[in-house]
This record gives sequence, structure tokens and C-alpha cells, in this order.
Amino acid sequence: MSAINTVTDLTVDDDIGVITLNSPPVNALSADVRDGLAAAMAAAIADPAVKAIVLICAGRTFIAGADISEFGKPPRGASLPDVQAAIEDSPKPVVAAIHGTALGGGLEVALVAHFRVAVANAKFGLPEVKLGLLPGAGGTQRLPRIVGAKAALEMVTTGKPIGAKAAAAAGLIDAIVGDLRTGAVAFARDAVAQNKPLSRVRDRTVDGVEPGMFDAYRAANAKAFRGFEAPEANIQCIEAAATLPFDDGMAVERKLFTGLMIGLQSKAQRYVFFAERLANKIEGLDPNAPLLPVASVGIIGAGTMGGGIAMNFLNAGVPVTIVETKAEALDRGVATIRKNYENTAAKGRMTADDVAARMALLTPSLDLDSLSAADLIIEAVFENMAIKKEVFGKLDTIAKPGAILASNTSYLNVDEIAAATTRPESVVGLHFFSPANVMRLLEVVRGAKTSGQVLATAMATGKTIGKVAVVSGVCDGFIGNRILSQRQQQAMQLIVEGALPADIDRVLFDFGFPMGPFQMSDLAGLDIGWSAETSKGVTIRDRLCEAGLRGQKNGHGFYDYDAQRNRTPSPVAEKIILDYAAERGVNRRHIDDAEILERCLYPMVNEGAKILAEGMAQRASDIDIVWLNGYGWPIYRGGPMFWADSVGLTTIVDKLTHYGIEPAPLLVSLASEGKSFTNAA
Ligand code: 3H9
Repeated sequence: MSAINTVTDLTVDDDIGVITLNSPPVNALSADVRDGLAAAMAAAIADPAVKAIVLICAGRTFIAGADISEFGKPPRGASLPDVQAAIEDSPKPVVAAIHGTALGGGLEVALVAHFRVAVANAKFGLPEVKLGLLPGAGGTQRLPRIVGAKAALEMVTTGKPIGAKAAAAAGLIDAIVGDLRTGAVAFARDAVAQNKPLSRVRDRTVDGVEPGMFDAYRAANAKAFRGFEAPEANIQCIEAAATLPFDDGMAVERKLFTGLMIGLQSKAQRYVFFAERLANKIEGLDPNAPLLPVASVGIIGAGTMGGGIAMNFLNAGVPVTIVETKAEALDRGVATIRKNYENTAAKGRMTADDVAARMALLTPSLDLDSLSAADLIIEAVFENMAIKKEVFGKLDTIAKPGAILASNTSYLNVDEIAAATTRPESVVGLHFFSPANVMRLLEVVRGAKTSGQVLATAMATGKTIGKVAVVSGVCDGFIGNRILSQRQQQAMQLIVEGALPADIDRVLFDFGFPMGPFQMSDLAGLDIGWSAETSKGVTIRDRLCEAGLRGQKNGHGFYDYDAQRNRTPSPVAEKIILDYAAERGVNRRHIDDAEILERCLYPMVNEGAKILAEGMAQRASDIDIVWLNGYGWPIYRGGPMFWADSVGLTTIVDKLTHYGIEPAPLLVSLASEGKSFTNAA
């Protein structure tokens, strides 16, 4: 074996040169990797003993893409197109040997090899669109020349990878092998023996091009692509591949790639990629310290939340005991879980066996004592401190020593709940978002006495069940709802001062949210936390409920809904709002869209600054991750704190002051020092 550089080796196995890249964690195409690959190719081509070349990676994966951390920095080392040309134009056959995930630039390197072999669990994809980009190293031109226009269009616009079986069927790989190195070397030797032609993907044509297919694809996906720049650019590249000679298509790809790369959307999406991974890191905790086992879970409460939480664990193969006080509620809860799974199966996204396997992991119980052996117990009962304390007091006597006791509270004081036990170090908040089996966000609430091991285990458990977990301190509403309440407050004030609910919803929808605050209220139900007995008609919400408006559930709320849930602004709600304003002597005025946006969003940023200053969030990017994954903040705007940086903190301070809202001290000081929350925008 001879080392080409710190991350590249070249070995000659009789007549086959094997280039091995070893650049943990994911063999991204850093300058070192590109340099190593260029030099290794040159050496292998120059070596007369080498008849064919295998490119393989050490560690957990084949090249997983360009090195994202290099983007936006001055270029260094060999250029990727030069390295690719060396492979594609090699006079000796090159075989890419793939395991793990050949993604982005990784797949683009494989696509310039003359042959590709892979192990059975390898995956192949061009996920650049998720970073607000497009495959910029020929992927948009070469992939459709193998898999056809339609499949390529889907792969580049969704970013979803395909497995080895599908890749083999599409001709993306030439063989699935057992032992990768042995299989790839044998394949290379065979290619030499058979004198197989060194066919280049670029020389092929694109199959499956149909008239109107690109516009039809745009129309079919308009909702999913709304607001994003990258999907359209990806479509244009595939269109170019289908209609132009290879080199002209490459020119289109390069131009559009450069445009996306320097734009704010991709900057935001790349920031989010790293922010999501950073959220897992807990300051002051050793990432390698041993975790507690979570091999069985107990859930108290089989309502919507408890049932949804249970499904997460069942999906991950973790047995769950679910406890209710009454048989009827328990049966209903279990039936709902089963129904949810059966619905998924009916859509073909799960088999009947999968449903049975998940249900077999679920043990319904009416007895809290049945949780005595659980490693993790999650309480999902009514949001009431007295009830929660009672539950935790009982759990303290039932749970085994070392079990993690978690509350799914969305705003109550976790320290007070923990104080109902003799083991506050074992208590943590696990705030799931509804529907809990769908929403990605998990706020892990760190109590004053929560142990580091419990916290780290809670974070790791979040990852196991496919959540994006973020640590929050104990404060009213934690990170997400605390910020949401600022937006709600402003939205309610705006409708009194002159805007209508539909104006506000439109502005926030156009900003990129899936829906505005009033649509959200209607969806959640206007009567949550409201009761006819105690209602005094002092708020707009009281009056709407008193008038029988409940939201989507009864077809009337801020909007009226038809049977298909199409909405039109409710004249009843509008009259209630106007009367309410008139009683208070408000002289309603026209409020423009800019004011709506600023007044809804700047106070959120302001609250984020307070949360940061109080240490309730570890870092500004954690706040962004909460809002991206729990509240529909558009990913291409990077989250409220990243977005604030892009707007300029001075502007935000000035506008808050203009609207009579006191800017948070941290916001003021960062603005006056010319600093930002995230250093990324
Ligand atoms: C591209 O290729 C553009 C080209 O078309 C054109 C060029 C001209 N770069 O996710 P994990 C780090 S764009 C730098 O926790 P997993 C990651 O930050 C790229 N770093 O592991 C983390 O670091 P840390 C197209 C990267 O096993 C560590 O590796 N490719 C990169 O759950 C482990 O990551 C993509 O978009 C990278 N490309 O998942 C693929 N990738 O430990 C992006 C990862 O310090 N990557 N890191 O927190 C992924 O989807 C997943 O990382 C992967 C592994 C599936 C590979």
C-alpha cells in the first residue's frame, strides 16, 4: 500500500490499482480528497502494471458529497471537474465500488467511472436540492442519461435516494456484489479480460422525454415546491439534459448552480444542515459518556398525544406499555393507534405484517404498577399541575431506580413536577408536537436537577425515534410556544387595529408558512382551554366561542369551511372583531403587509433574544431548529434568528421601537456592536 496523501491510498492487487479514500466521517470531497484522488488516478494510469482501477472508500460510506463546509470559501486544491475528467477519460477502466451512501458529488464521481458496483444496502442520491442547490458536477446531465428523464427529475427535485436494487434495475449500477473490495476487483479484472468498452455516460442520450412532461411536473408539484428556488433550477437542468448537447447542458447546470450557491436560500439551507446536527451537542456534556438503556417505554395517557408518542417507539421497535385509568379510554386509544397504522397500510406505505408487528409491541394496561420495569416513562395526561404532580408522586414509588421519568408538558414548570419525586435528577421534559407521530420536533426540557446522563439519553432517544431534539431550559412555553405567544399577541392586536384575519394569514403564507395564525387556531379548535361556564366575553376568542364558532371541527371559526374544507372568511367572526374594536373606541386603519409581517415576526426575534440571554436555549441556531421543525418556519429562510441576521439587527431594533415594543437588551447590544445571532446570514 502506498499513501498518496493523508486521506488517499493506492494499492496494486496484481493488475488492479485500488484507490482507497479514507476521510472520516463521510469521505466528503474536501480539497485533500480531491488532491488525493487526482494524484492517485495519475499514478495508477502511469503504472504499467495497472490494467484497471477500483475506487473504493474506507469507513461508513462511499463519498457522501462535496464538503459542504468548504462552500462559500476561497477554492483550494484540485478542482472537481478536473478530477472527474481524469477518471472519465482514463485509458484504463475505472470501477466505482460503493457502500453506504453515494450522495451528491459522491454519486457524480461514480457517474464518471466506466462501471459501478455496490453492496446490497448501498444508497444513491442527488440530495443537493435539500441544501437549496442542484448537483453541480454533472449530475443533472449524466443521471438522466442513465435512469431517464422522469426518474432523474424525481431524484433531483426530491433529493430522495434510491436503493441498490432500484439502482441496478435502472442501470445506475452494473452489479450488486457481496464483499465490496473483492467483488469490485473481480469485476475490474473481468472488464479487462473481456475488453469491455470504456463507455462514458456523457455520450449516451436521454430516454423517456415526453412533450409537456416538465410543465406537468411543475404543476403537479407546485404546492411542495412553493417558495423554493432550487427545485425549479433542478427541473431546468434536466430539461436542458433532455434537449441540449451534453456540453451545452453542462453550461446550463453550471450557471444555475452558481446562482443558487450565492443566494440566500441555499445559505439558509446549508446553515440548517449544520444547525440540526449542532442541536444534538450539549454544552458541558461528554458526548462519549455512557447512556442509560431505553429498551422499554411506559406511556401514561392514551389520548391523542399519548397514542402519537407511543407510535414513535413502536415504529422504532421499542415495546410500549400504555396506561389509562378507564377501560373505555384505553380501548379507544389503542383502536386509534391501530387505525392510524391500518390507514398507512391502506396507502401502501406499510404491510399488514408491519401493522401486526407494531401492535404486538404494545401492551395496554389499566394499572400504573405495570410500568415498574420500564426504562423510560412518559406522562401525557391533562395539562394541569396538580394532576401531573400526583402522577409523578405515584411514579416515584413505582418506577425502578434509574428509570427516566418524563413529562410531555407543553409549558408547565418541569422543576415543580420533578419536586413531586424523590429523584428530580431522573426527571426531564419531553415536549412532543401534535401529531406526535408526524412532527419532527422534540423539545427536551432540562430541569434544574436533571442529570447529564438523563439529558443525554433523552436526546439520543429522540434521534432513535427519528426526531430532531433540541434542549430547552425551564420557562413558560419553553422555546417554541414562548416565541409563538408573541406572534399570537401581535396577530390579535392587529385584527383589532384594522387588519382582518385573512390579511394576516395571507402575509404569513406568502412569507412561506404553511398557514397563518388564524387558520392554525381554526385547525387546533378555538375552544381549547375555553369553557362556556367561565367565559366572560372579554376576549375576541370568548366571543367567537360564545357565538358557537369552534373552528374547523364545526365548520365555523375565523373562516367558514365547506365539506372539502375550502375556507372563506367568516362574516360572523368579522362582525365580532369590528364590534369588539368599536366598543374599545379603536379607530380602525389600513395596515399594510409590511407592518403585518414586521409586527408578527420581529417580536418573535425579540423573544428569541431573551431566551438566549436567559440561557433557555444553548444557541441561536437551536431556536431556529425549533421553529423549523415544530412551527412550519420555511427552511429557505433559515429560522427566525438566521432570518433576523439577514434582515439586519439594527433594522429590527429600530422597527420594534417604532411599534412601541421594547427591544431585548441582547438584541440591542448585538445590533450596536454590528454583530449577529448566528454569524451565518
Ligand atoms: C454536493 O455534493 C454538491 C455537488 O453536487 C457539486 C459540487 C461542485 N460535507 O448526518 P450525520 C458531517 S452538496 C461536510 O450526523 P449520518 C456532518 O456535519 C452535498 N460535512 O451522519 C456530521 O458532522 P459532526 C451533497 C458533512 O450517518 C458528520 O458528517 N451531499 C457532509 O446520520 C456525520 O453526519 C449531501 O447533502 C458533507 N457533505 O448521515 C449529503 N455530510 O459529526 C449530506 C455529513 O461534526 N449528508 N457531514 O456533526 C448526509 O445526508 C448525511 O450526513 C449522511 C450520513 C447520510 C451522509
